[in-house]
Amino acid sequence: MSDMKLKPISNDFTIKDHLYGVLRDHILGIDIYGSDEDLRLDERQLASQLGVSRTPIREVLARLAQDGLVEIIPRKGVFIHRKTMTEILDMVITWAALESMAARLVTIHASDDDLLLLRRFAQGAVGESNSIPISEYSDANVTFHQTILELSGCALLKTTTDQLFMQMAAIRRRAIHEDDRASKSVSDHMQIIDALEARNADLASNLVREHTMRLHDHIKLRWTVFSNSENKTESDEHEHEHENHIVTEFSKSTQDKANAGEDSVAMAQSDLSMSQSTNETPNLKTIKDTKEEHSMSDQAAANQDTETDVSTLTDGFHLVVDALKLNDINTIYNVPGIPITDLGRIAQAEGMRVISFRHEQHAGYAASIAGYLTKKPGVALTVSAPGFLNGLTALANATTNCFPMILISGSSEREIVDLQQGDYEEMDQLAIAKPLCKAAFRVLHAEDIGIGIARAIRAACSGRPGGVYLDLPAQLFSQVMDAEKGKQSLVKVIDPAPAQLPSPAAITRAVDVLKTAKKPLMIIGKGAAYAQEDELIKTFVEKSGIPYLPMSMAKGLLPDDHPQSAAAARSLVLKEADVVILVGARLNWLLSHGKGKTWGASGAKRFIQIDIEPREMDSNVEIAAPLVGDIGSCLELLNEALGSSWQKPSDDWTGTINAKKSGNLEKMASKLMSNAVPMDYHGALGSMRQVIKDNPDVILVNEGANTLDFARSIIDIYKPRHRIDVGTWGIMGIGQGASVAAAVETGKSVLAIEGDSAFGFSGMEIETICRYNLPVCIVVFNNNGIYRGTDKNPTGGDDVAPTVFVKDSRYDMMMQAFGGEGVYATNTDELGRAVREALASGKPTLVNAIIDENAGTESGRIGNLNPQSIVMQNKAKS
Ligand code: ADP
Ligand code: TZD
Ligand code: MG
Repeated sequence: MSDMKLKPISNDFTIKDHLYGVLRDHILGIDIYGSDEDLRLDERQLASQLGVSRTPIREVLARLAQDGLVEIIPRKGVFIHRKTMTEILDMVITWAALESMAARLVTIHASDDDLLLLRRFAQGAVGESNSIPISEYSDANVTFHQTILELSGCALLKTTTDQLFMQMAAIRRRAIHEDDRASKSVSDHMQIIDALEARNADLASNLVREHTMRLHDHIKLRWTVFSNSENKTESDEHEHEHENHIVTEFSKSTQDKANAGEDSVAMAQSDLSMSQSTNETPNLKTIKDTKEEHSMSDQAAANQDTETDVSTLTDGFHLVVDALKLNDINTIYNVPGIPITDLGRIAQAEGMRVISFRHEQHAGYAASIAGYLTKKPGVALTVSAPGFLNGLTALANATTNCFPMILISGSSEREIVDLQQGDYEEMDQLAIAKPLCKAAFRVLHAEDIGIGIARAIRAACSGRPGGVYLDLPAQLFSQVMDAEKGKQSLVKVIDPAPAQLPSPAAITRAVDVLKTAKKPLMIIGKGAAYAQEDELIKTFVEKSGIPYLPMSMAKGLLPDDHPQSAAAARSLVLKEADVVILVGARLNWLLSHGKGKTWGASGAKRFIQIDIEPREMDSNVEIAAPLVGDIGSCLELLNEALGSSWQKPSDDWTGTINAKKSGNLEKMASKLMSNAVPMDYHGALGSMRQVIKDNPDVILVNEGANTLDFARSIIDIYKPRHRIDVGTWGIMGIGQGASVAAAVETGKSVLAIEGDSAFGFSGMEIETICRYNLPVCIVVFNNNGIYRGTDKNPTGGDDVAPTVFVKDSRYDMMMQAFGGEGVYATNTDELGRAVREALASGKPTLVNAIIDENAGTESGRIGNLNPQSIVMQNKAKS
């Protein structure tokens, strides 16, 4: 065994003691009165820098708190403790008294050698050239005073002053930089040493006392900035305001951080290193200094200094904004409040479009529609708990509809939330969001913001798109980090929705199935509209000659008057087709699950399905040829496989369809001419059908029951993604949110046709539409209620029936209240004219279209989904 020379570790050595020493020295090394920034100690950062876990750090911080060196503030963090002005002045007086007594004792007890050493030390500190290296002198100054206490020979005097020592050292460290105090200090010290050597007790104690009292007077006169502002006099208050103003000039964002009670030790260190390296007065100057500077010619240089300092830092707010912008997300749909108000402001200041709503649900719907229209996740921004919950409906709806969206919510303090201690807007948002969206993430540290946003974007866009929740705790926003490192931490998501190719075998299988078809049918869903592969779809439809049915939001992918559209013969084709190819459409309730009466004889159909989500296959019926991949890749390969000599469907099949179509269209045409007053659905929608035909660029938004179902079949759409509606859930309330997003994202005009009930869900957002002066024309189909306005209270009581509203409500006047156009339209002429004028002018408009309250049917066209009550049926019969 080699002879190792190891010293035994002393029995009482512990890692905690060691850490305590290290942290204590670190804190003492910081110029705590050099600036008024909160000096926050970041537990995690300390742990990683010192290479230990957070538990010992926490214990050591608790010990430092007992020493009065740091303060642990719940919800805010750990801060290096600063005294108030009053406390500082009291401390200096106490020190003066004790050191003065010590000086008296030194004249009695100190040996000549001790005094000689003190003199040498004092001289050494000044240096031979008599020039004063101020930062070194600052330490020497502190040691000088400590030595006098030591030489007094009175142990209690020494230990009593030790309690004050750390704060006094910090105070002296700042003051020594001010005015000409360093050189005055040198001459004071020499006089004191002279008196001590002369053993003149009275003179020595007087000199020492007055020396320290001059520090007291200096502080009282000159210092104004303390973060801990209790005990301030009126003039202090006034000065503080002034100081704040000065601070604001060079450091708006750091001031904000101080307000939020957040800052990091990194900040303090960077201030410190700056003042050390330049050997100049510390960053934050007294009022007098600043005033003088402002009148001085080098004012610009001084300002530049401070600006440079701030510009090396960034914070959580900016990192979020930068990360979004880097990924080409330039709009936020938002409702402000703690803790995200400034995030909205900063986003706007940084050139993003920030659209503020009156309720988070509508900001959320807007974001989801932005995602649908652009293939980039739409971003909604909300406050904690209630705001988050308000936004959550929209996030769940986006996920259900396969729209990419990110809901960013501020959240409260994790420590308090997890202990359920009743924080402001306390809620475990991440846990609640998880089951309701595609993915949910939380970011705790500024350096992870880039990754957090990247993960959110990728989760939202890749594979089957959906809603993603991103939890950003309040603390995160004001965390600071080096700007350059911050920039490097951002992630640009490359190819967020990578192509997914089906296997060649799957393509062959699909083509083989298609070849067997005598009566093929294609169903195109909103997944296809979302995919933005419009040309490939057109090619496939026209090359294959297969009749197609567009789902409601896929209308316009091919113009609704396309000869192969079988929309007007829907019942026939669903019943008769033998092979059905689904493109971005699920066999859910909207397609009667692919089975039952609607679909004709059972087992008579074979399905080919193109979808990016493998688990969608066989969800309701057997899929004979699953094509799992993205629509673009699948259709490209299919188009290729069709070759140049594809056998189009027989005239038999297309002829039957066309005959049915023209019969139905004819029947409809006469109804659409209805001039009834009050208007019926057909008459009113016939007029809207013509408006869209004349203005095919207008995006149609549609919600309601009868208002939805009739409009879907009556109004033709001519361009892809020009119809937005209630989607997979049949959700009411998307009207205004969707309209805002459609107008904002495309710059096009929007026509929103909404039932009076549907409108009410987001009615207040007409103020939003007016505020941003968006080219949105809302037509409220006002039939005094849900489905119809005719229900009666069967008891004869005062309450109206549950489905009925105030008769003849003046929704048009609501619009006028916000400066928009409000029109009351009782017939199709007035309605058509008002809408055309609105589209031409681009002014926010609401047309209150008076619809016959008897015209609608229960639940529009899905009354069959209503559960039936046998008791009600019996009553109706009798
Ligand atoms: P609709 O309601 O119009 O019938 P659905 O919302 O039911 O449409 O279906 C849309 C489908 O499209 C979803 O199953 C989704 O996975 C799929 N989808 C979305 N984007 C793509 C894409 N780029 N490629 C393939 N499938 C997609
Ligand atoms: N709440 C939500 C969020 N979504 C819903 N779909 C419903 C409630 C239930 N509901 C419908 O399904 S349609 C509808 C409601 C309340 C309103 C229908 O009335 P309307 O349309 O005035 O909008 P019509 O023209 O009177 O039928
Ligand atoms: Mg209604």
